[in-house]
Amino acid sequence: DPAPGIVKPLPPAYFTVRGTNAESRFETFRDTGRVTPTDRFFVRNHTSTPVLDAADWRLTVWGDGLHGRRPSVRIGYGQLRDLPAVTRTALIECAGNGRSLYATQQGEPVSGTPWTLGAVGAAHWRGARLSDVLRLAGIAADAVAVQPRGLDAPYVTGGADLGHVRRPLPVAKALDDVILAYEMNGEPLPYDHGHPVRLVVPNWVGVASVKWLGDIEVSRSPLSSPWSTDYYRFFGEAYPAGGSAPLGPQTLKSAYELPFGATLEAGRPHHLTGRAWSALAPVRAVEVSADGGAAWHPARLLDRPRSGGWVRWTASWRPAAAGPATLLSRVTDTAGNVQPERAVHNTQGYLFNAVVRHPVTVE
Ligand code: MTE
Ligand code: MO
Repeated sequence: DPAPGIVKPLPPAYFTVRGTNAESRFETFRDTGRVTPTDRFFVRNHTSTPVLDAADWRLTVWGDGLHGRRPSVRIGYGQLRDLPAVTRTALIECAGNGRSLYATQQGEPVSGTPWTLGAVGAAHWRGARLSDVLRLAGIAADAVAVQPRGLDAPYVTGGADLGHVRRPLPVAKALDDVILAYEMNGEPLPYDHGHPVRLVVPNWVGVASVKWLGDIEVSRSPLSSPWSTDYYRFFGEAYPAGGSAPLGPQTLKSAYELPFGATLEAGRPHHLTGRAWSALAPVRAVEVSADGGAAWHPARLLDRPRSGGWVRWTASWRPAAAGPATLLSRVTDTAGNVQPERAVHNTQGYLFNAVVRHPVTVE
């Protein structure tokens, strides 16, 4: 089924369509490498994919955070491509990835797109450094925030027009490792992923990586938008003071590349595979359990852990008895972060990081 407003084909073997979004089937990552092929990469659209022409594209950088008396600076596509290019392997993961597990694992219903685990992908992104673009535009030394904005249609929800997707980014992150990407996996950025130019904000919640970038406000005072005040922050009992600060970094996760409810044959070894990732530090170890967490065994890591991407792992399991079973995996990173048994509830179900209880049937 095509999703409303998504351009690329969405073969049901690779995607589950949820509203205007297409979720990757995590288990199909099993036959992919470190990078997610573009035709399997999830799409998360607040409205719909605009079809824009690179030749007409211009970026406007504006605001009181530019020095001098310059009201705005315009940068064309060719000019952007003439800046020094960098290539980074980075995950993009929706803040709500894993959200449906708040309800299914913890009995805590939350609002928002009910993703399972496939609102994440890794790609090679090539583009210009945001820091180069901001310096070219003349960012002032006392600027504190930038706010990139997309060219897709304004987002209307519950009768309110929230305007174009935009979200503030602290200057420290903007000047660190953010890129304005014009290539994904060696090809021009596809329409659905932000053609002609998107932001890639490594290790941050996916919404920070604004697609179809049109302009960037630079400010000497903090900026906000509905995507930093009403969405993409934690609300709920654990956050009594009117919510947390706006979300920044993503969290850590691990998962089996196996359909939920898969059937496995008893009495023979199964070569199970999965992925683990942490936005907070490089992955240190992955452990697996097939007895509900009483005993944990180390999984074998197939990739050299580094910050930003994900690590593939394998574990062999020989189920003895027929019947239902639950497979667990748990990642630890080099900063000592470890997946908890329960994720802290928040009303919009962001940053689900608990150990996933993966149901299988042994026959
Ligand atoms: N940028 C714009 N302009 N409009 C959007 O709807 N969605 C955001 C972000 N950038 C969005 C956007 C969200 S919530 C996520 S998770 C990522 O894009 C998804 O990127 P992808 O569709 O390339 O996977
Ligand atoms: Mo997202």
